[in-house]
Amino acid sequence: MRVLLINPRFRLPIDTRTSPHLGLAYLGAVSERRGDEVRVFDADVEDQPLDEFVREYRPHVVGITANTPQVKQAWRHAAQIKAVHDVPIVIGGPHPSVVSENLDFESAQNPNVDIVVRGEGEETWIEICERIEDFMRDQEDYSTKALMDPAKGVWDDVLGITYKTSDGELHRNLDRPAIADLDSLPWPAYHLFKMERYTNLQPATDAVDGSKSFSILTSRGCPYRCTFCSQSIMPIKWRSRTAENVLEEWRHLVVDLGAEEIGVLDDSANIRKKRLHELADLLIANNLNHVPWIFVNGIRANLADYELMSKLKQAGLRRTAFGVETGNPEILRSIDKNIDLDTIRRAFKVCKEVGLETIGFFIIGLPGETRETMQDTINFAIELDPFIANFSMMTPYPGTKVYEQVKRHGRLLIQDWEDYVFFEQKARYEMGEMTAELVEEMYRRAYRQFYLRPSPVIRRIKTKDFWLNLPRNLRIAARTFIPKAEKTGLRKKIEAEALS
Ligand code: B12
Ligand code: SF4
Repeated sequence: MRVLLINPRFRLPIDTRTSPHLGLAYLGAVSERRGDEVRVFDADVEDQPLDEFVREYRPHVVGITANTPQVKQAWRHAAQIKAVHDVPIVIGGPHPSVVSENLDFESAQNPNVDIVVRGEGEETWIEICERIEDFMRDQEDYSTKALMDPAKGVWDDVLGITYKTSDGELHRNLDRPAIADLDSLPWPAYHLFKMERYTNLQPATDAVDGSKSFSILTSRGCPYRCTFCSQSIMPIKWRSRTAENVLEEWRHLVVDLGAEEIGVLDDSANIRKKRLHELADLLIANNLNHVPWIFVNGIRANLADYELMSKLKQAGLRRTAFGVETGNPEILRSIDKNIDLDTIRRAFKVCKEVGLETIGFFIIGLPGETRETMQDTINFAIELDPFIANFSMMTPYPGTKVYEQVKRHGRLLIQDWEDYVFFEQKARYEMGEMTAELVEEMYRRAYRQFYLRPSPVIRRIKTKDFWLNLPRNLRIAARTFIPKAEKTGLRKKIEAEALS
C-alpha cells in the first residue's frame, strides 16, 4: 500500500533549525515494517508543490501531523490533496488529541479530514492501514466515501480514533491503551527524510558544536501534570525502553548515520535512575561516550543526584536542561510542579560540580504572577546561572489547566490556533492585574538582565557554535534585545502560499 505522511509547513518566526519529525519517523517505520511503501512530505523542506507530489505518487492513505499552530495548515493541506486525489485523510498529533476541548471533533468535522488519531499513534496507524488494505481488497468500488460508509462499519471497533462517516456523523471510539512495550517499536525511519535539508536539534538549546545531530526518545510520557504543560494530553503512564534497546539505536545513530551530537527528547528521562545508570554504563563500555549528547527537554531536578549526573557526564552527557519555570515559591506550588526551589538549586549545583552545562527553562506570566514574582524568576535565573536561560511567555495550550484557568478567570488574547507559538514576544492572555504590557516588559527584562552580564556573554562567545553560526546568532540576539512589532506577516505568508 502507498502511504504518505505529511508535516505541515510551519516555520517559526525565529531561525528555527528544522529537524525531522520524530513522530512521523516512527509512523513511517511501523508502516514499512508492515510492508507499505512510504513517503514523507515535510512541507518545511520540500520544493515540490504538495498537489503535484500527490498527483504523481497517488497514495492509498495520507497521515498528517498537527500540533496547535500547525493544525490549520494541516486542514489546508488536506484540502489541496482532496482536490486532486480521492484518498482517506488521517490527522494525528498533540492538537487533535485534546478531547477535553473536543479538538478531535474539530478536525474530524473538517470536510477534507476523514479520521483523527488521538494520542500515541503507531498501533492505531497500523490498524488503520490494515483496515484500508482489507477494504481495498474486498471492494471493487473503492472510494473514500465507500470506506467511510456507516453501513460497512469499517471503523466501529478501532480504538483511539474519532471519525466521520459518509453521512456526516462524527464518532469517537474508546481510547487505545498506551503502548506497553516500547522496545517492540522499530527505530525511527530517518531514511524517509531528506536528511541533508535538516539542520539541528532545537532552536535555542542545541548545537554543542554546530554538529550533525540526531534525536532519540528513550522513554515516553510523564507521571507529573504541571498545569501549563500539554503533556496532559498524552498517557500519564511513564514507560521506558530498556537500556540495551536504547544502546542499539544509539550505536546505529553514531556508527551508521554519523551522528556527532545526540539530543534526548524525553519529557522526563530520569524517572527511573537505575535505567540511566545502566545506559551510561553501556555507552561507556561500548565506546559510544565520545559523542556528546544533551537532555534537550529537561529532566526532573529532584532526581538529578551527584552519582547519576557524574556517571552521565562520563557517558558523554554534555548539557542538560531543567524546567525551572519560576523563582517564586508560591507560583511554583501553584503550577503542580511538585518541586521546591532548594531542590532545583541543588540540581544545578551538582551539574556544575560534575562539569555539565545546564539549560534553564523559565516561564514569564504564569497565572497569578505580579511584577515581583516575575522579578523573582529573573533573579533565580541569575542565581542559578545556567549556560542557557530560555524564557518564554506563558502560552495557554488547549487541554492544559492553565487554559481552563484563563478561560474562566482571564482573557485570551489569541483567537487563532496559528498564533499559539511562544517565540513572538507577545503576551497571549491577561488575568487579574497581570496585563499583557507588564508580561512583555518583564519578558524583555528577563533576557536583558540575564544575558547582558559579562559571564553569559563570555561563555557564549567561547563556543564553537557561536562563531560557526555567527549571522544567525547575531540575528537572534538582535531580535531578543530589540523589541519589535508582532510578525503577523508570517501567517499571511503561509496562507498565501497554501492558496497559491
Ligand atoms: C522536539 C519538539 C519540538 C521540536 C521539533 C518539533 C518536531 N518537528 O517534531 C521544535 C523545537 C521545533 C518544537 C517546536 C514547537 N513545539 Co514542540 N515539542 C517537541 C517535543 C519535546 C518532542 C516531540 C517528539 O518528537 N515527540 C515524540 C513523538 C514520537 O511523538 P509525536 O510527535 O507527538 O507523535 C506521536 C503522536 O502524537 C502521534 N501522531 C503525531 N502525528 C501524527 C499523525 C498521524 C497521521 C497519526 C496517525 C499519529 C500522529 O503518533 C506519534 C507516534 O506515537 C514535544 C513533547 C512531546 N513529548 O512530544 C513538544 C511539543 C510537541 N511541542 C509543543 C509546542 C507547543 C511547540 C511549539 C508550538 C512551541 C513554540 N515555539 O511556540 C513549536 C511549534 C513548532 C512547529 N514547527 O510546529 C507542544 C505541543 C502542544 C500542542 N497543543 O500543540 C509539545 C507537546 C510540548 C508540550 N508538552 O507542551 N517542538
Ligand atoms: S513540564 Fe515536565 S514534569 Fe511537568 S508535566 Fe510537562 S513534561 Fe512532566
